[in-house]
Amino acid sequence: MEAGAQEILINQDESKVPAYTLPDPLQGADGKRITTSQQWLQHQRAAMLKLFAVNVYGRMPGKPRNMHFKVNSVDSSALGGKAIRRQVTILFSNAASAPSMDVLIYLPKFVKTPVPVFTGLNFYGNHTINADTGISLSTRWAMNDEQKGIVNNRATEASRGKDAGKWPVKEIISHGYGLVTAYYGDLEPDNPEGWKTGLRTPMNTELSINENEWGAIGAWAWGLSRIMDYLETDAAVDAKKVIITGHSRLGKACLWAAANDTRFAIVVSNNSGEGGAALSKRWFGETIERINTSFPHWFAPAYKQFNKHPDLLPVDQHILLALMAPRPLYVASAADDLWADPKGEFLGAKNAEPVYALFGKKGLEVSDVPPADHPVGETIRYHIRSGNHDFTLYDWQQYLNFSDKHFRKTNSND
Ligand code: GTR
Repeated sequence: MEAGAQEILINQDESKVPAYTLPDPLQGADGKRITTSQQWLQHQRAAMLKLFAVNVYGRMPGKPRNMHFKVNSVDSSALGGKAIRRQVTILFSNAASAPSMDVLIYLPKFVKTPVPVFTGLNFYGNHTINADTGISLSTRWAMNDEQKGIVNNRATEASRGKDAGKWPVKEIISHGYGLVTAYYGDLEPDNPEGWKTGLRTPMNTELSINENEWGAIGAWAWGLSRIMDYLETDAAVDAKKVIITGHSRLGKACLWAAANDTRFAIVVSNNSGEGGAALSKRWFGETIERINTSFPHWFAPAYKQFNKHPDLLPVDQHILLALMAPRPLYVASAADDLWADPKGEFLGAKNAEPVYALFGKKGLEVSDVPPADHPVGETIRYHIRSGNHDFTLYDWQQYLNFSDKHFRKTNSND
């Protein structure tokens, strides 16, 4: 356990949750109520986004001027002939030692028109998401994990396919969707010193931002938008149908990316917990103080001022979720994942409803956490899966169905 983390009081007893007050996303700074979608889009949305940048995640820089792409390999007969596999490096500058990220793309071969794709970062390297030996083995720093085949902070051949359980590529492909992923450590190694070797230090001049104006989650989220930049150039991809997803800490990054970048058409948060979909003023599971102590590099330095005073934070995570409106949003919890506060994730989604309502969009339409494995809601959807903190086939099946439903609607102009 990290230094200091053990002294932080954690509550996992529902009867001990004290009363708390959520900020109202429809309350304008001038005291006026936001009553229309135009008012939300023209004024309030940017004001709310800024509160998250200033207090929670840090500033989000734009696209680097000299970014470019390099296609490293194309295999038009991958996964037993069912998929096209592309590996593309995104180089963030023209420098000889330019920071870069390696993107792995699988597209269904049987679909001839531009396809919708899921995109999200992975935890251990692209080669861990499938046993396909054509995937380049990541050579970057990785968290030591014997079970995942990571030794001396480097991936070994034994790590191939070790995280495939979270990435049902064949299921995704056979549903007519592509999958686009990159290793989050390409953007910033996940440790308190990671900012020195990730992109935050070498890119600070080019992006006009100091490394202490944002955090690791910001850097990971920024990388997701750079993937989107690439996808807009790939004729085989329907860039208007990109679903962004992420699990746990990468679910937090996914939400922050989608809040900033409305090119992502559908947003899927899987067990994102504290700093993700879960309310942080609700004292249950991980707290602001605990996350800032265990992971001091994740958020902007300003977030630490709320360690002992979540009540003073001018926003809460329901407002982050409201920033997805009117786009379809799926929030998922796991029943045994108390650390992520499933009820707090449900309430995050629930309290985003008033903003969706401005657009005439229906939210969860239930007031309590539904029974396990019973998804609820329309434009905002939620499920609590039975089992642990994980990204399972069940979760993916729900996201595929959700995306089918919403994309078909768009097609029919409904
Ligand atoms: C935990 C952390 C969570 C979540 C999780 C993960 O240790 O406390 O906020 O991000 O890691 O990413 O798996």
